Amino acid sequence: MEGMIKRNWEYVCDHNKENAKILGEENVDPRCEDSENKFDFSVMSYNILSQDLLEDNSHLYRHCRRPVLHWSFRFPNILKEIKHFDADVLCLQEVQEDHYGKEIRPSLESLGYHCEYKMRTGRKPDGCAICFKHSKFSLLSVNPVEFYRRDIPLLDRDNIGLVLLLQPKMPCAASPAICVANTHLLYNPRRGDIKLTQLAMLLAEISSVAHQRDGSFCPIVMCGDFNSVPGSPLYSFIKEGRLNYEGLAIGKVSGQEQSSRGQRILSIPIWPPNLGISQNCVYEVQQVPKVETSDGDLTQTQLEKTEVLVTAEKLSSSLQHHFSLSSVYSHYFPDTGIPEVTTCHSRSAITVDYIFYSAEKEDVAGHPGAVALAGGLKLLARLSLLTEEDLWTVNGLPNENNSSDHLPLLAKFRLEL
Ligand code: KL2
Repeated sequence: MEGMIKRNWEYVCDHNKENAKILGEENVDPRCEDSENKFDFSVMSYNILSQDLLEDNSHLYRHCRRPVLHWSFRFPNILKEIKHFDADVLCLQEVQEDHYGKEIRPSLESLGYHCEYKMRTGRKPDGCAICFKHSKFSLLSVNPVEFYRRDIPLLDRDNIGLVLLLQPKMPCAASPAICVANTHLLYNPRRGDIKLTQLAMLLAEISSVAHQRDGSFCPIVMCGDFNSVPGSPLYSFIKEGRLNYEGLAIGKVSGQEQSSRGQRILSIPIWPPNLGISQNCVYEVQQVPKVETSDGDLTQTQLEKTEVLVTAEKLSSSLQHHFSLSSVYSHYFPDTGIPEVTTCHSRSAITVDYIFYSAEKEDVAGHPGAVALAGGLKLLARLSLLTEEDLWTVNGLPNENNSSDHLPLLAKFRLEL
């Protein structure tokens, strides 16, 4: 098709190549003797550009031909793309409520997806959806996260996250659940303090959802538009599991902008104790059976417990989390060093979208018991991204064929039992 840019499937490990290829084309594994010990699934993360936000920020789309910006033009293209890639799990951002109810949800349901949706708080009517194939998973729990807190001045923004716990449908063997999280963090390049706190809130929810009886975590996939670039402090925190933020300017956290003149540095701690989330990004009051007073307040015992934990770690300027997360993409083309981009319009062409996953630990591969504890997924393949230059050959985004200002990210994973 004219003006259509080709994206290739990249097979990550050589020894996976053959199987991944077969899976991509047929979705069946002919090696039947093995198929009961593994579960393969694909994940798409896609910011589909809400029509309201497109119209609010119309200066970003002056390079586009008018007709390609209409929802009536964009939606069929987006749906065609989703249908074509046929991912087992969709994590969508900027899903506008009216379009979701009238068009997106019914269309996806007719493609065999179960859909869950969380709208942001406040006045802008868009949100995040996680949809999964009925044929592949059953739903164990739905956990929306609101980042707005009336009682915390820092948290005055309306972004949200959504965390699902899914049970793989396996023919024989019992599989652990898979935790799938989706979010769209705050855009404002200057407010890294809010972005980091929103991320900590999402990680705390993931901890609580993915936590298994034996103290380990089930496999995790965390997708979304993090409004932060590769190598930024926020990104490094996700990947390294640790961030020393002492002296860090709030405008430097996400790396979206170069300059941060005259900007405040992050306070220690970044968020106030009454958020109830530790510097390790877990809830301080762990699922204590909730005893609510008549006006919905926490009981005295729960409050005391929170205070004790917070005092103990008061002076540390370091954040941590408990997962070992890898990124599906490497963010640069290996041969040229040119950056991959996930979003491209008249103001910027950068990576802000990610699929993170809990990677299988190589060093425990010989010990079946330990592998299960690691909660690891194996990355089989990803759909290659593009460079900014590639995208300007088709007039940037959105264009005739690509109907968002973001590209969809796609990965194929394997859970080995
Ligand atoms: O960068 V985005 O686009 O991940 O694709 O996330 C936000 C921005 C989205 C939700 O807030 O709306 C876009 N300048 C540019 N883009 C903006 C602005 C702005 N001032 N405000 C919101 N967005």
